[in-house]
Amino acid sequence: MAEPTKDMLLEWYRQMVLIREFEETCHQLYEEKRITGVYLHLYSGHEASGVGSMAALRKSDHVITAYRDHGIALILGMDANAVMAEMMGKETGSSGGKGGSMHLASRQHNFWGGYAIVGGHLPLAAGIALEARYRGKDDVTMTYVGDGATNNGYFHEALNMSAIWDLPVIWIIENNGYGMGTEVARASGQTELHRKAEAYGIRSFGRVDAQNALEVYAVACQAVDYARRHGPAVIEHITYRYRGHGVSDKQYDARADMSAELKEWRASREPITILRDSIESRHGAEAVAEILARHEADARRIVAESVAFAEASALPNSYQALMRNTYVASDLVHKTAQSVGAGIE
Ligand SMILES: Cc1ncc(C[n+]2csc(CCOP(=O)(O)OP(=O)(O)O)c2C)c(N)n1
Ligand SMILES: [Mg+2]
Repeated sequence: MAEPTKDMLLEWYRQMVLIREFEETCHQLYEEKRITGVYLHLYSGHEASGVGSMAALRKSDHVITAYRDHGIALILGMDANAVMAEMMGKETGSSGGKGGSMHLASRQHNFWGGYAIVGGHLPLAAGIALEARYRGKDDVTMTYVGDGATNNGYFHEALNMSAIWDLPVIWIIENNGYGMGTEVARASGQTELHRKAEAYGIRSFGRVDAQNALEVYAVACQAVDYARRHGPAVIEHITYRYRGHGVSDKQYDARADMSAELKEWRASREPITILRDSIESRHGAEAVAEILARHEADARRIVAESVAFAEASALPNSYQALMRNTYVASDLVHKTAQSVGAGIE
Protein backbone atom coordinates (compact mmCIF):
# COMPACT_ATOMS: atom_id res chain seq x y z
CA MET A 1 0.00 0.00 0.00
CA ALA A 2 1.23 3.45 -0.88
CA GLU A 3 1.26 5.86 2.07
CA PRO A 4 -1.52 8.42 1.46
CA THR A 5 -0.12 11.69 0.18
CA LYS A 6 -0.94 15.09 1.62
CA ASP A 7 -3.26 15.74 -1.32
CA MET A 8 -5.10 12.48 -0.69
CA LEU A 9 -5.65 13.31 2.97
CA LEU A 10 -6.92 16.79 2.11
CA GLU A 11 -9.27 15.26 -0.46
CA TRP A 12 -10.62 12.86 2.17
CA TYR A 13 -11.22 15.81 4.47
CA ARG A 14 -13.10 17.59 1.68
CA GLN A 15 -15.29 14.54 1.13
CA MET A 16 -15.98 14.02 4.82
CA VAL A 17 -17.00 17.61 5.58
CA LEU A 18 -19.18 17.65 2.46
CA ILE A 19 -20.98 14.48 3.57
CA ARG A 20 -21.50 15.78 7.11
CA GLU A 21 -22.86 19.10 5.87
CA PHE A 22 -25.12 17.35 3.35
CA GLU A 23 -26.48 14.88 5.89
CA GLU A 24 -27.08 17.36 8.68
CA THR A 25 -28.81 19.66 6.20
CA CYS A 26 -31.02 16.77 5.06
CA HIS A 27 -31.89 16.13 8.69
CA GLN A 28 -32.93 19.74 9.14
CA LEU A 29 -34.91 19.76 5.87
CA TYR A 30 -36.74 16.63 6.94
CA GLU A 31 -37.67 18.19 10.28
CA GLU A 32 -39.03 21.15 8.34
CA LYS A 33 -40.90 18.82 5.94
CA ARG A 34 -39.00 20.19 2.96
CA ILE A 35 -37.81 16.61 2.42
CA THR A 36 -40.68 14.17 2.91
CA GLY A 37 -41.17 10.40 2.95
CA VAL A 38 -41.03 7.79 5.66
CA TYR A 39 -37.28 7.36 5.86
CA LEU A 40 -34.02 9.15 5.40
CA HIS A 41 -30.96 7.24 6.60
CA LEU A 42 -27.97 9.43 7.27
CA TYR A 43 -24.26 8.64 6.97
CA SER A 44 -23.19 11.07 9.72
CA GLY A 45 -20.63 9.25 11.87
CA HIS A 46 -19.88 6.72 9.12
CA GLU A 47 -17.87 9.08 6.90
CA ALA A 48 -14.42 7.52 7.36
CA SER A 49 -15.82 4.07 6.52
CA GLY A 50 -16.82 5.07 3.00
CA VAL A 51 -14.10 7.64 2.33
CA GLY A 52 -11.16 5.51 3.49
CA SER A 53 -12.29 2.35 1.71
CA MET A 54 -13.32 3.90 -1.59
CA ALA A 55 -9.95 5.66 -1.79
CA ALA A 56 -8.53 2.18 -2.50
CA LEU A 57 -10.60 1.83 -5.69
CA ARG A 58 -9.90 2.89 -9.24
CA LYS A 59 -12.44 4.48 -11.56
CA SER A 60 -13.46 1.31 -13.40
CA ASP A 61 -14.37 -0.52 -10.15
CA HIS A 62 -17.98 -0.86 -8.99
CA VAL A 63 -19.80 0.22 -5.85
CA ILE A 64 -23.12 -0.90 -4.39
CA THR A 65 -24.74 -0.28 -1.02
CA ALA A 66 -28.04 -0.31 0.87
CA TYR A 67 -30.24 2.66 1.75
CA ARG A 68 -27.60 4.61 3.76
CA ASP A 69 -26.30 5.79 0.43
CA HIS A 70 -25.96 9.59 0.26
CA GLY A 71 -22.36 9.65 1.45
CA ILE A 72 -21.34 6.93 -1.00
CA ALA A 73 -22.87 8.93 -3.89
CA LEU A 74 -21.00 12.09 -2.89
CA ILE A 75 -17.68 10.26 -2.50
CA LEU A 76 -18.07 8.92 -6.03
CA GLY A 77 -18.48 12.49 -7.25
CA MET A 78 -22.19 12.54 -7.99
CA ASP A 79 -23.42 16.10 -8.31
CA ALA A 80 -24.77 17.39 -4.97
CA ASN A 81 -27.54 19.26 -6.81
CA ALA A 82 -28.82 16.06 -8.43
CA VAL A 83 -28.58 14.16 -5.16
CA MET A 84 -30.45 16.84 -3.18
CA ALA A 85 -33.08 17.09 -5.93
CA GLU A 86 -33.54 13.32 -5.65
CA MET A 87 -34.12 13.70 -1.88
CA MET A 88 -36.97 16.06 -2.70
CA GLY A 89 -38.37 13.87 -5.47
CA LYS A 90 -37.69 16.42 -8.20
CA GLU A 91 -37.36 15.82 -11.93
CA THR A 92 -33.75 17.05 -11.86
CA GLY A 93 -32.82 14.37 -9.34
CA SER A 94 -30.28 11.66 -10.11
CA SER A 95 -33.10 9.13 -10.63
CA GLY A 96 -35.58 11.66 -12.02
CA GLY A 97 -37.09 12.08 -8.56
CA LYS A 98 -38.58 8.60 -8.61
CA GLY A 99 -36.05 6.86 -6.40
CA GLY A 100 -35.61 9.22 -3.47
CA SER A 101 -33.13 8.94 -0.65
CA MET A 102 -32.76 5.15 -0.69
CA HIS A 103 -32.31 4.72 -4.45
CA LEU A 104 -29.43 6.88 -5.54
CA ALA A 105 -27.51 5.42 -8.48
CA SER A 106 -25.34 6.56 -11.35
CA ARG A 107 -24.28 4.41 -14.26
CA GLN A 108 -21.63 6.99 -15.14
CA HIS A 109 -19.97 6.47 -11.74
CA ASN A 110 -20.39 2.67 -11.69
CA PHE A 111 -22.62 3.22 -8.70
CA TRP A 112 -25.33 0.58 -8.80
CA GLY A 113 -27.43 1.86 -5.87
CA GLY A 114 -29.07 2.39 -3.23
CA TYR A 115 -31.47 -0.48 -2.11
CA ALA A 116 -34.28 -0.46 0.45
CA ILE A 117 -34.67 -4.19 0.97
CA VAL A 118 -32.22 -5.26 3.64
CA GLY A 119 -29.58 -7.47 2.01
CA GLY A 120 -31.37 -7.33 -1.37
CA HIS A 121 -28.36 -5.76 -3.07
CA LEU A 122 -25.97 -8.52 -2.08
CA PRO A 123 -26.86 -11.02 -4.83
CA LEU A 124 -26.66 -8.09 -7.26
CA ALA A 125 -23.14 -7.38 -6.04
CA ALA A 126 -22.22 -10.98 -6.80
CA GLY A 127 -23.73 -10.56 -10.27
CA ILE A 128 -21.80 -7.37 -11.00
CA ALA A 129 -18.59 -9.09 -9.96
CA LEU A 130 -19.47 -12.13 -12.08
CA GLU A 131 -19.68 -9.88 -15.14
CA ALA A 132 -16.13 -8.65 -14.56
CA ARG A 133 -14.83 -12.18 -14.06
CA TYR A 134 -16.76 -13.50 -17.08
CA ARG A 135 -15.29 -10.86 -19.38
CA GLY A 136 -11.77 -11.24 -18.02
CA LYS A 137 -11.60 -7.75 -16.50
CA ASP A 138 -9.93 -7.22 -13.14
CA ASP A 139 -12.43 -4.68 -11.77
CA VAL A 140 -13.69 -5.24 -8.25
CA THR A 141 -17.09 -4.60 -6.64
CA MET A 142 -17.00 -2.78 -3.32
CA THR A 143 -20.13 -3.76 -1.41
CA TYR A 144 -21.36 -2.17 1.81
CA VAL A 145 -23.66 -4.14 4.08
CA GLY A 146 -25.02 -3.42 7.56
CA ASP A 147 -24.52 -5.59 10.64
CA GLY A 148 -28.24 -6.41 10.74
CA ALA A 149 -28.23 -7.56 7.13
CA THR A 150 -25.63 -10.24 7.89
CA ASN A 151 -28.42 -12.22 9.54
CA ASN A 152 -30.58 -12.65 6.49
CA GLY A 153 -30.50 -15.18 3.69
CA TYR A 154 -29.30 -12.88 0.92
CA PHE A 155 -26.05 -12.35 2.79
CA HIS A 156 -25.30 -16.05 3.16
CA GLU A 157 -26.30 -17.03 -0.37
CA ALA A 158 -24.41 -14.16 -1.99
CA LEU A 159 -21.27 -14.74 0.05
CA ASN A 160 -21.31 -18.44 -0.67
CA MET A 161 -21.68 -17.80 -4.41
CA SER A 162 -18.84 -15.29 -4.35
CA ALA A 163 -16.63 -17.93 -2.74
CA ILE A 164 -17.41 -20.82 -5.08
CA TRP A 165 -16.98 -18.62 -8.17
CA ASP A 166 -14.00 -16.60 -6.85
CA LEU A 167 -15.87 -13.36 -7.47
CA PRO A 168 -13.91 -10.13 -6.98
CA VAL A 169 -16.11 -8.59 -4.28
CA ILE A 170 -14.97 -6.77 -1.17
CA TRP A 171 -17.74 -7.31 1.37
CA ILE A 172 -17.55 -4.40 3.79
CA ILE A 173 -19.70 -5.01 6.84
CA GLU A 174 -20.50 -1.60 8.34
CA ASN A 175 -21.04 -2.65 11.94
CA ASN A 176 -22.58 0.42 13.58
CA GLY A 177 -23.80 -1.59 16.54
CA TYR A 178 -27.49 -1.65 15.62
CA GLY A 179 -30.01 -2.87 13.08
CA MET A 180 -32.69 -0.24 13.64
CA GLY A 181 -32.83 -0.36 17.49
CA THR A 182 -31.53 -3.92 17.96
CA GLU A 183 -27.99 -4.40 19.27
CA VAL A 184 -25.76 -6.80 17.33
CA ALA A 185 -25.56 -9.33 20.18
CA ARG A 186 -29.36 -9.60 20.32
CA ALA A 187 -29.62 -10.41 16.62
CA SER A 188 -26.49 -12.36 15.75
CA GLY A 189 -25.16 -15.60 17.23
CA GLN A 190 -21.70 -14.68 15.95
CA THR A 191 -20.87 -11.11 16.99
CA GLU A 192 -17.54 -10.97 15.15
CA LEU A 193 -19.38 -10.52 11.92
CA HIS A 194 -16.45 -10.96 9.52
CA ARG A 195 -16.15 -14.53 10.78
CA LYS A 196 -19.45 -15.38 9.12
CA ALA A 197 -17.69 -14.88 5.78
CA GLU A 198 -14.78 -17.04 6.86
CA ALA A 199 -17.29 -19.87 7.22
CA TYR A 200 -17.69 -19.77 3.42
CA GLY A 201 -13.96 -19.78 2.81
CA ILE A 202 -13.74 -16.05 2.17
CA ARG A 203 -10.51 -14.30 3.07
CA SER A 204 -11.07 -12.03 6.09
CA PHE A 205 -9.12 -8.86 6.70
CA GLY A 206 -10.61 -8.66 10.19
CA ARG A 207 -12.02 -5.75 12.11
CA VAL A 208 -11.03 -2.15 11.53
CA ASP A 209 -11.57 1.01 13.54
CA ALA A 210 -13.66 2.70 10.87
CA GLN A 211 -13.63 6.10 12.60
CA ASN A 212 -10.04 6.38 11.43
CA ALA A 213 -9.88 6.89 7.64
CA LEU A 214 -6.16 6.03 7.52
CA GLU A 215 -6.69 2.64 9.11
CA VAL A 216 -9.66 1.97 6.86
CA TYR A 217 -7.61 2.86 3.80
CA ALA A 218 -4.65 0.67 4.78
CA VAL A 219 -6.81 -2.44 5.14
CA ALA A 220 -8.98 -1.64 2.11
CA CYS A 221 -5.88 -1.46 -0.10
CA GLN A 222 -4.89 -4.99 0.95
CA ALA A 223 -8.41 -6.34 0.46
CA VAL A 224 -8.86 -4.70 -2.95
CA ASP A 225 -5.52 -6.04 -4.11
CA TYR A 226 -6.49 -9.52 -2.90
CA ALA A 227 -9.94 -9.38 -4.54
CA ARG A 228 -8.50 -8.21 -7.87
CA ARG A 229 -6.13 -11.14 -8.02
CA HIS A 230 -7.89 -13.95 -6.19
CA GLY A 231 -11.53 -13.49 -5.21
CA PRO A 232 -13.79 -12.34 -2.40
CA ALA A 233 -12.58 -10.57 0.71
CA VAL A 234 -14.37 -9.34 3.82
CA ILE A 235 -13.65 -6.46 6.21
CA GLU A 236 -15.67 -5.54 9.29
CA HIS A 237 -15.82 -1.78 9.86
CA ILE A 238 -16.56 -0.79 13.45
CA THR A 239 -18.46 2.48 13.18
CA TYR A 240 -21.36 4.39 14.66
CA ARG A 241 -24.35 6.33 13.39
CA TYR A 242 -24.98 9.76 14.82
CA ARG A 243 -28.72 9.89 14.22
CA GLY A 244 -31.45 7.33 14.80
CA HIS A 245 -31.78 4.50 12.30
CA GLY A 246 -33.74 6.83 10.03
CA VAL A 247 -34.85 10.36 10.76
CA SER A 248 -38.25 9.24 11.97
CA ASP A 249 -36.64 7.16 14.74
CA LYS A 250 -36.05 9.16 17.87
CA GLN A 251 -34.05 6.46 19.65
CA TYR A 252 -31.41 8.78 20.94
CA ASP A 253 -34.02 11.03 22.47
CA ALA A 254 -35.94 8.12 23.95
CA ARG A 255 -33.15 6.03 25.47
CA ALA A 256 -30.78 7.53 27.98
CA ASP A 257 -28.19 4.74 27.56
CA MET A 258 -28.05 5.37 23.82
CA SER A 259 -27.68 9.11 24.13
CA ALA A 260 -24.80 8.62 26.59
CA GLU A 261 -23.18 6.19 24.13
CA LEU A 262 -23.61 8.66 21.28
CA LYS A 263 -22.03 11.43 23.34
CA GLU A 264 -19.05 9.20 24.06
CA TRP A 265 -18.52 8.30 20.38
CA ARG A 266 -18.81 11.94 19.32
CA ALA A 267 -16.36 13.06 21.98
CA SER A 268 -13.65 10.47 21.47
CA ARG A 269 -14.12 8.86 18.05
CA GLU A 270 -15.27 11.64 15.75
CA PRO A 271 -13.99 10.68 12.27
CA ILE A 272 -13.50 14.23 10.98
CA THR A 273 -11.49 15.24 14.06
CA ILE A 274 -9.38 12.08 13.86
CA LEU A 275 -8.52 12.78 10.21
CA ARG A 276 -7.85 16.44 10.91
CA ASP A 277 -5.48 15.54 13.75
CA SER A 278 -3.61 13.11 11.47
CA ILE A 279 -3.26 15.72 8.74
CA GLU A 280 -2.05 18.36 11.17
CA SER A 281 0.45 16.09 12.87
CA ARG A 282 1.91 14.96 9.54
CA HIS A 283 1.89 18.21 7.65
CA GLY A 284 1.69 20.98 10.27
CA ALA A 285 -1.48 22.67 11.49
CA GLU A 286 -0.57 26.07 10.13
CA ALA A 287 0.36 24.76 6.71
CA VAL A 288 -3.05 23.19 6.19
CA ALA A 289 -5.35 25.58 8.10
CA GLU A 290 -6.36 27.60 5.08
CA ILE A 291 -7.22 24.67 2.85
CA LEU A 292 -9.19 22.86 5.56
CA ALA A 293 -11.19 26.05 6.21
CA ARG A 294 -11.79 26.39 2.47
CA HIS A 295 -13.13 22.83 2.25
CA GLU A 296 -15.51 23.56 5.14
CA ALA A 297 -16.74 26.78 3.51
CA ASP A 298 -17.10 25.03 0.14
CA ALA A 299 -19.17 22.27 1.75
CA ARG A 300 -21.57 24.84 3.23
CA ARG A 301 -21.83 26.67 -0.11
CA ILE A 302 -22.30 23.52 -2.23
CA VAL A 303 -25.01 22.15 0.04
CA ALA A 304 -26.84 25.50 0.31
CA GLU A 305 -26.77 25.75 -3.48
CA SER A 306 -28.05 22.20 -3.82
CA VAL A 307 -31.04 23.02 -1.61
CA ALA A 308 -31.86 26.11 -3.70
CA PHE A 309 -31.48 24.07 -6.90
CA ALA A 310 -33.71 21.27 -5.63
CA GLU A 311 -36.40 23.58 -4.34
CA ALA A 312 -36.51 25.48 -7.63
CA SER A 313 -36.85 22.24 -9.66
CA ALA A 314 -40.13 20.79 -10.88
CA LEU A 315 -41.79 17.60 -9.71
CA PRO A 316 -41.84 14.78 -12.32
CA ASN A 317 -45.54 15.05 -12.93
CA SER A 318 -45.80 14.71 -16.67
CA TYR A 319 -46.70 11.27 -17.95
CA GLN A 320 -43.46 11.16 -19.93
CA ALA A 321 -41.40 11.99 -16.86
CA LEU A 322 -43.09 9.27 -14.85
CA MET A 323 -42.57 6.60 -17.51
CA ARG A 324 -38.95 7.48 -18.37
CA ASN A 325 -36.55 4.67 -17.35
CA THR A 326 -39.50 2.65 -16.09
CA TYR A 327 -39.65 -1.02 -16.98
CA VAL A 328 -43.16 -1.70 -18.17
CA ALA A 329 -44.18 -5.32 -18.02
CA SER A 330 -47.89 -4.83 -18.56
CA ASP A 331 -49.10 -4.76 -22.15
CA LEU A 332 -52.07 -2.64 -21.16
CA VAL A 333 -49.89 0.06 -19.59
CA HIS A 334 -47.61 -0.09 -22.60
CA LYS A 335 -50.47 0.42 -25.05
CA THR A 336 -51.93 3.23 -22.95
CA ALA A 337 -48.56 4.94 -22.89
CA GLN A 338 -48.21 4.60 -26.66
CA SER A 339 -51.69 6.01 -27.19
CA VAL A 340 -50.75 9.19 -25.33
CA GLY A 341 -47.45 9.38 -27.20
CA ALA A 342 -45.18 8.67 -24.22
CA GLY A 343 -41.85 7.18 -25.23
CA ILE A 344 -41.09 4.16 -23.12
CA GLU A 345 -37.49 3.06 -22.89
C1 LIG B 1 -35.97 -7.61 4.09
C2 LIG B 1 -36.20 -6.45 5.00
N1 LIG B 1 -36.49 -6.66 6.30
C3 LIG B 1 -36.68 -5.61 7.14
C4 LIG B 1 -36.57 -4.32 6.67
C5 LIG B 1 -36.73 -3.16 7.63
N2 LIG B 1 -35.40 -2.62 7.95
C6 LIG B 1 -34.90 -1.57 7.28
S1 LIG B 1 -33.36 -1.20 7.77
C7 LIG B 1 -33.33 -2.43 8.90
C8 LIG B 1 -32.11 -2.63 9.78
C9 LIG B 1 -30.88 -2.97 9.04
O1 LIG B 1 -29.78 -2.74 9.87
P1 LIG B 1 -28.28 -2.83 9.37
O2 LIG B 1 -28.17 -3.89 8.34
O3 LIG B 1 -27.42 -2.95 10.57
O4 LIG B 1 -28.01 -1.45 8.63
P2 LIG B 1 -27.91 0.05 9.22
O5 LIG B 1 -29.29 0.63 9.10
O6 LIG B 1 -27.46 -0.03 10.64
O7 LIG B 1 -26.96 0.77 8.34
C10 LIG B 1 -34.52 -3.14 8.88
C11 LIG B 1 -34.82 -4.27 9.77
C12 LIG B 1 -36.27 -4.14 5.30
N3 LIG B 1 -36.11 -2.91 4.77
N4 LIG B 1 -36.06 -5.19 4.50
MG1 LIG C 1 -26.38 -1.47 11.60
